[in-house]
Amino acid sequence: MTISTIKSGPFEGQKPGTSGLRKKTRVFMQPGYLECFVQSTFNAIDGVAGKTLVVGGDGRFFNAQAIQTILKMAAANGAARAIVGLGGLLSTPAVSNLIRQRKTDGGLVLSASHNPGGIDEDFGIKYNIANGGPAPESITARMFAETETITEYRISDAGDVDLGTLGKTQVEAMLVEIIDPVAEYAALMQQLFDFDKISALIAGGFTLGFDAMHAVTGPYAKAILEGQLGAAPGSVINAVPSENFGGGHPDPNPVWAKALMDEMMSDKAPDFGAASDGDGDRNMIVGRGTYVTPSDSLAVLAANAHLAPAYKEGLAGVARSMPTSAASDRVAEKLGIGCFETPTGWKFFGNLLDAGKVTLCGEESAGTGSDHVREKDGLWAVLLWLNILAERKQSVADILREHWQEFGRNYYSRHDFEAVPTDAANALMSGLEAKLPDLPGTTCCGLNVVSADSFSYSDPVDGSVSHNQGLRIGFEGGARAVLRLSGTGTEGATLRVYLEQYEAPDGNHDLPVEDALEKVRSAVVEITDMAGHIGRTDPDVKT
Ligand code: VG1
Ligand code: CO
Repeated sequence: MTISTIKSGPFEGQKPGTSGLRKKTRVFMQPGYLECFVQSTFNAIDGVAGKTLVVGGDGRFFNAQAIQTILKMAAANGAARAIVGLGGLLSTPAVSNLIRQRKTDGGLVLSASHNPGGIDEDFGIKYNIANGGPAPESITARMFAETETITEYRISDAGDVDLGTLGKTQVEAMLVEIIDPVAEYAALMQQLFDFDKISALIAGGFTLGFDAMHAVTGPYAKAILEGQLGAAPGSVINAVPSENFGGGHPDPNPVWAKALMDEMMSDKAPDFGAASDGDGDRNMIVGRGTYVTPSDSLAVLAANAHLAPAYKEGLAGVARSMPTSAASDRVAEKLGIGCFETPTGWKFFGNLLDAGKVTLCGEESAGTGSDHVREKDGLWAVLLWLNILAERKQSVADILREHWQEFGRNYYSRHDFEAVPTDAANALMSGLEAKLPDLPGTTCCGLNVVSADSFSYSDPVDGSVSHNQGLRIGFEGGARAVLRLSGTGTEGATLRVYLEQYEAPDGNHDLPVEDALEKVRSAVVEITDMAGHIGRTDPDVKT
């Protein structure tokens, strides 16, 4: 066992309030860098002596190497046991499930989620606590403090573990268990959903396409959709995880999952299409000829969840992140159940789920989940949709149309401006923040501003308060704009502009989305002086 002393810092720790650390892969590969993060994490949780940890990642470049380092460090820090997915692979929801099922002390997830992978792309690491969810701010703040003062880390000089063989092995005195990454997750899904009904739907000719985007969900989707539910072989595409995700961007949205989108809009489209991200916690849902926005998906799932066995008693409540559209609020109101608006990031849902205040949660960025784990869960969302389709025996398009006729439609789009110089992005945000108090009562591009604020969240369970969670402007007639800076980008700043326009149940639900949002988009451009600050008004990605 070696204690390595750190002399000077290539190290830059996880900022308080962010979920995990995301950097360029080469940054993580600097000697001592990953080690400092891991040791700081261990220190922040009062060490790992005698503890059991789940360790796994999405298979991106540096995944296996990082796992070897983590195992040697856990052993040197006195951990009792590590549970690792075969080949180092575990999806984020599968890690969350394993932590919970096996009652471990926590886990480490290696992923930069939807960011591309490779030696010149991104890597990331995140610590999850014993409830299976991302560490809350109280712990990430301690982790950050540890990174500021860390002077040494502990690592064993034992050899590498064979990650490719199932079974038990040791690193020093620590037991390492290499497990099938899929089995326990698939068993959980079987408990939640009516697999017989879904199998019967598929046997009756219902077709589906699932794009695993060369990322971690491939083995899970193959085993469940094709293996257990009988979807035709080849229904799951890009199913073998690769170190660079086939050179793509494993972000399940119409831009990065374009091939699937094109197929779904063509006359060769299957009945149902879906995709998931690098670490398997996000989902995209598409019906034949119909894209379902994540905000609408959450609302439809909330309105229909009772059709699946796990949720047949109804929902305790629904939570959404603040930038997510208000579509699910309308469902919660009608069902007479709790409705919560949290800051961006799954960790804010953990307390609400643990306290039994909500059953479903969702984010506009294609994250949906429930109280079955403490992470968002891509394949879970796909299976809940399939269970609903099997019960309702209608197309996705019909379900969506009927949903809007009942609740109204929240037209919605997110515009991302990537690699903006950090100073310019900060100036735009602080300029807008300064203006907020004067905005209500003014008119811009034909829209009257009725409210404007910087979102603060006070956790109804533990009372903790999180400030500066995004700037929002409300307009008369149910339009809204939200602006915030991404916490997961690794190059300059990413400015996210979220646009929403509500249309009543008897209104026009057939407008092109960009047309429905044009007024609120121009209002944002003008109010923020976007061109003046960042030199452009056209986003890189619209989702
Ligand atoms: C983005 C999304 C956010 C999501 C986060 C992690 O954050 O907008 O909704 O929770 O990614 O998702 P940001 O700060 O870049 O907007 V993932 O799939 O890491 O696990
Ligand atoms: Co993800």
